[in-house]
Amino acid sequence: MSYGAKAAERLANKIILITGASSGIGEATAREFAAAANGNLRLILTARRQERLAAVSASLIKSYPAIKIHSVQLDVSKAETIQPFVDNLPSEFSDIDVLVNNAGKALGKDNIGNILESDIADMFQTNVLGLINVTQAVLPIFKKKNYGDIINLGSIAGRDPYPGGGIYCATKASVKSFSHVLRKELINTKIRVLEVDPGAVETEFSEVRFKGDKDLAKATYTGMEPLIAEDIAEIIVFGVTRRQNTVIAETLVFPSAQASATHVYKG
Ligand code: 8X3
Repeated sequence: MSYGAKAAERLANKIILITGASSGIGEATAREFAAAANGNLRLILTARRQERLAAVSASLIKSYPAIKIHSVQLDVSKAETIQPFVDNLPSEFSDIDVLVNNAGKALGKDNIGNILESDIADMFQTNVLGLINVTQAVLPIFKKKNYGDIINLGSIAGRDPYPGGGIYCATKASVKSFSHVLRKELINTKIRVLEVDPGAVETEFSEVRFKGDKDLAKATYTGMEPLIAEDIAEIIVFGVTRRQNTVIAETLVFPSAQASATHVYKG
């Protein structure tokens, strides 16, 4: 059987929850899953921006008329909203098979001592507490059927901390630690924990980090060719569509001009 046919068969009718699905890696992952399954799957797409989410859903439905999509406005940093969201999923979406913990952000690049308290709280609440709370809410579903995939979006920042990344790097190191513990705790189950750690990917990431300063955001990638969201989406879908006994536990992904968080060739 071809690679594509195998992937489609393994994804058939799966229920996939993606956080931060209105743009960037989250949106690309939704599109990549839909393409790999020929639309034969059910997507739960969540994000803060409901209109963007609605546009993503509409375009997916246009391309794949058979696809089922449940889109929900959700801010993972609002802890009290997460369990009710999972509890209130319509029955045809409630038995989740795959969780992609994608929602996350960097805010600022200030040295320690000058970091805004609100940025510290926002990054930890989204990247760490949000990811933990969504995982905890979904895990009982996976445990009940002894099956399911959790894909956590880490970062090179979680392996190779850099000046100006005091909080963002710490949040991604937390994701790594959490992924490791989870994988160990689930050793006697068929639940897989995959972590994908991107390097430089051009999405809205830098625009968010630099709070709308498009010049600063652009400067992050000038002189080099960064990855695009689809590159990471392909790797996520590849990981999920491996044979059930195969766990691509951790994947560090760079563009060819990058070799560490700070070692970037800008010809
Ligand atoms: C994004 C990569 O190096 O800007 O997670 O922190 S980096």
